[in-house]
Amino acid sequence: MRERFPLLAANPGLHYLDSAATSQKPRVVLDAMREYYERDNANPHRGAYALSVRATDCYHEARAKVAKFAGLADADCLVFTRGTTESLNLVASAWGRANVRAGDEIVVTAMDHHANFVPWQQLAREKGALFRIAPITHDGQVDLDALGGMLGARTRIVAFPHVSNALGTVNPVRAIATLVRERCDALVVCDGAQGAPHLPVGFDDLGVDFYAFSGHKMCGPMGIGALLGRRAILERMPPYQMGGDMIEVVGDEETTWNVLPHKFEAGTPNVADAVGLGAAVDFLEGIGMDAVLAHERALVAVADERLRGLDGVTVHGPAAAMRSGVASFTVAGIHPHDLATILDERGVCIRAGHHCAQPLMRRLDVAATARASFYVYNDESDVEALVSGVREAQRIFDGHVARG
Ligand code: 7TS
Repeated sequence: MRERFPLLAANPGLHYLDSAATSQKPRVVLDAMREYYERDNANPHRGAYALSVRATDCYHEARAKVAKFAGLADADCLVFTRGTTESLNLVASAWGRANVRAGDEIVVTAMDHHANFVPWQQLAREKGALFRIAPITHDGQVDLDALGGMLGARTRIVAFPHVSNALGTVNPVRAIATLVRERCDALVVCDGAQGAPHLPVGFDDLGVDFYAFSGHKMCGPMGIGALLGRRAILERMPPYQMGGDMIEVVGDEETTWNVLPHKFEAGTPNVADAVGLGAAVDFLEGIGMDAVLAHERALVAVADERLRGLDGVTVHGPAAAMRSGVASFTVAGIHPHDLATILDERGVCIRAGHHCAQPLMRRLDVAATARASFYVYNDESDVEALVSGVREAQRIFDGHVARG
């Protein structure tokens, strides 16, 4: 598998364990993007010439592939965005501004990434709505009883992650959506940034209204992502940005909007990156998303067992079988940043910090964690390198090994 990723093939000693931040890119994705620019590039939807039609076809084909991958039958309900952050801001701005009133309530969870927290918090402030944070259990799962207790007649939006980026917890999306539907008439927004890369999504069966993800975490390029929505909601929702392509008729006073998905895609679209994301989903489907998840879980189970076997190491979050490919841990007496630096000297790339989830860190009562995240190209040798690096860091900090 490493051979299919040029960066990994060129760096045999590299143990890349930061795929939750961004994944490496397989050659097929890089080739698809280069071929698009070399063969098919033009501004889509505009020209009445064959090359522009080809560019338009490439863009449509990419949308169809990504929609199918995510289990969305109606591909026009997939809006290409810059990524999860833009997708969530789109919903908060366009739907939120039009529908949230003073006294309404917006509910998020304590494990949300800032991208699915701050836009809702600020929307609530702007509108005079109540911003509520559903708590997590001691082992890092959404507390469903507490969440249910927060839902009521004034709840307008419930936002939560499919998978926590900081802990790897896989949330029961359908159960949460059902709970919300039983108790209130709220918009259900799922942040799938860590879902779509790691497990089957099945949007049409999830019961949520919106689902967002980023291409760069799932073998695709940076700068492209998606927002999936239900047609009836997208059709009623006002546009997010104004400009070319998203209009139907522009009068001196009034303008009417283009059909879906164009209404939400103002300006020249990012065709090459969409083509790259299309190639990425082909690549992932070639492996099979069930197999991707099983591979990650197997590695995380080994990592958990080995890390927990070391003195002073705490692995945060639920059991490995309830997580995707993330091991978030702290080592007594060693700051995660120091640990990451020592690991880096041994070719092991991990993330250290608050992982854009400061509210979660406060609830875990830690300032930061070290996070190793696994993907299709990792194997047990990466776990070995991680664990021996942590032991080395412990030896250095215990003073048993002279520095330098
Ligand atoms: N939501 C979740 C759950 C995420 O993990 C991330 C990025 C985002 C939203 C934002 O995605 P973007 O592509 O728009 O930036 N998470 C991480 C991470 O865990 N480390 O670096 C980025």
